[in-house]
Amino acid sequence: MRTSTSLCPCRHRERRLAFVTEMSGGSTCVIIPTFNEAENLPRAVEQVRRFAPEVHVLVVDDASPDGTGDIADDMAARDSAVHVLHRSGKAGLGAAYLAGFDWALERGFDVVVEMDADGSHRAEDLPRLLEALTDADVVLGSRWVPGGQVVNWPRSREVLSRGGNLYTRLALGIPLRDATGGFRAFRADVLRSIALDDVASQGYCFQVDLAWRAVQRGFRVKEVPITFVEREIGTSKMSRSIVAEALWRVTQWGAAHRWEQVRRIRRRST
Ligand SMILES: Nc1nc2c(ncn2[C@@H]2O[C@H](COP(=O)(O)OP(=O)(O)OP(=O)(O)O)[C@@H](O)[C@H]2O)c(=O)[nH]1
Ligand SMILES: [Mg+2]
Repeated sequence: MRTSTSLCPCRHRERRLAFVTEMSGGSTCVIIPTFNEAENLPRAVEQVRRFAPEVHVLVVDDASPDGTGDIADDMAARDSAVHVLHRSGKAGLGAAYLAGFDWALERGFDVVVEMDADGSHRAEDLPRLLEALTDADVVLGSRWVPGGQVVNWPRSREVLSRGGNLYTRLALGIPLRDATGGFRAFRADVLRSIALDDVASQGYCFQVDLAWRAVQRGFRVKEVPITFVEREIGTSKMSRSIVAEALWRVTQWGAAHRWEQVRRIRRRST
């Protein structure tokens, strides 16, 4: 798949990205879901195209009242590597990503990346995520591995994120430090084989759900450190119901997983 490289000022970086794209399995689509991100989206897309000029960008907009969808259309008209998927109304982050995955898989992309529009995920970290796919199937941008960090986050958010990840680790018995983060890269084959049709979870829970499915199916899931920056413009769509959903579903999955382990042990001993 041909991509425009005209926005990249640096030859060396282009060559490195071409190598990374080739090593990580070919063409890459970065999916950016948006709801009311008019002020953030242009910079987010420009930064991706600057730091990873080989990749395509798909904006998935849920009919944002602030005109984000029109801004995305303007960018797509100017850059053939930018695409827009318009949806009829706000249906949640998970649903937006599922629609974006379908779009990217139908078009044969080999690697699919999740990324927020609000500036929290830095495009300069993207090449390292893609590079890490050389020996992994899923790469999670992680705030909570050595080298990872958060910038300008209130203490309460840090406690919530660290606590949520600790609970997830213990409940599901997975070794991941940051299963709730939303900056990650998947080989397309992983998305094809993790039964996306029955993913119903949203928000943080959606991210845990995908990581958990990948681990359960034996894919190589790797974490690389990222710097997560608190959004400066626009409002967060995080809510109590998103946290409650994550807590409830992770507890259910953990209980079902433990029960299955007990049954297997019993079966073996009879
Ligand atoms: N298409 C679509 N995008 C959404 C929806 N909800 C959130 N988003 C986008 O998903 C990304 C993450 O949303 P945020 O509001 O930043 O939520 P968050 O990153 O989990 O929470 P914060 O840490 O508080 O920023 C942003 O690009 C949002 O615009 C939705 O219902 N539909
Ligand atoms: Mg955010």
